[in-house]
Amino acid sequence: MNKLVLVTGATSGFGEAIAKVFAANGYDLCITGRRADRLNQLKQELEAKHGVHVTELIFDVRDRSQVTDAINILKNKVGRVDILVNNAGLASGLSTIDEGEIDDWDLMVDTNVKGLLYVTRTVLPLMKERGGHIFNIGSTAGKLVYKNGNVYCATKFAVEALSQSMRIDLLPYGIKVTAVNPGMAETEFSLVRFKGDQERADNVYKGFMPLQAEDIANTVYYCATLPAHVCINDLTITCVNQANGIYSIKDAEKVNSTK
Ligand code: NDP
Ligand code: 8X3
Repeated sequence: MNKLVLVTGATSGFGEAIAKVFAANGYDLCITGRRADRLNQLKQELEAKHGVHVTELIFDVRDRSQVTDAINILKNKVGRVDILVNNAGLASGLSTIDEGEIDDWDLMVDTNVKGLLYVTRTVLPLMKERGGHIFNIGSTAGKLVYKNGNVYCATKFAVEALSQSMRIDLLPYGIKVTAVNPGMAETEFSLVRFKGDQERADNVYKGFMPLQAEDIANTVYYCATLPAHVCINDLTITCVNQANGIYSIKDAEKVNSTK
């Protein structure tokens, strides 16, 4: 029997890349997100290419009853989850605290913190009996705050706290918890943060090579395939041009850039 990996937010970016890596290595999948067309396309692609079973669940992680109904479908169909990747999340806006949009704050807290909690709480009964592995996608923004990052950073600090708590609370069940904290990565993240402003989104990554979704996917896969007694608790991953959530450099500014 193949292991079952549930990936939230598999319609783009890290989640899609993570689904692809696990499928290529023979894992069955449950892929989730709100964009049904993309989920369906990914399901067809992974099943045809890799011969694995893919369940698609279309739901909004912010909606408790949608989460419960969707996971119940999985419970009845497959009955277990071996690996949960809590990846669905977003930033919305980039403003000082006195000028931020309160709707943006609600969206980020509801998705990145409450959504992650709803999914985790609902999935755990499908994991506890056999043990398993939870990955929480945090961020360098959850390690160090940056200007205008306020609420997004706070949600990722919360993910960090929840990862630490889960690791303690789930010890009796042999469930591993790995917090993966990426720095700047070129996905749809900035397009979403800047509400469809492609030029502004592209500018974030100009002048250097940011992380790619596959870098994070390969890292998650590596952590998931270590020996049963080994758990990587916490990982911070940046591209070579970034030191932390504040300091990064364009290629042209490097001391050896003209060599
Ligand atoms: P993308 O925008 O490419 O992907 C985000 C995914 O989250 C999409 O699949 C989206 O699916 C899903 N999602 C968002 N809101 C909801 C919701 N309410 N319900 C269900 N699914 C939702 O961005 P990334 O791949 O970059 O982001 C993935 C995670 O990585 C996020 O948690 C982000 O904070 C984190 N991160 C990103 C970094 C980066 O620089 N890119 C760096 C560090 C962390 P759909 O819209 O179909 O619902
Ligand atoms: C996403 C990376 O630097 O935009 O978490 O906060 S950053």
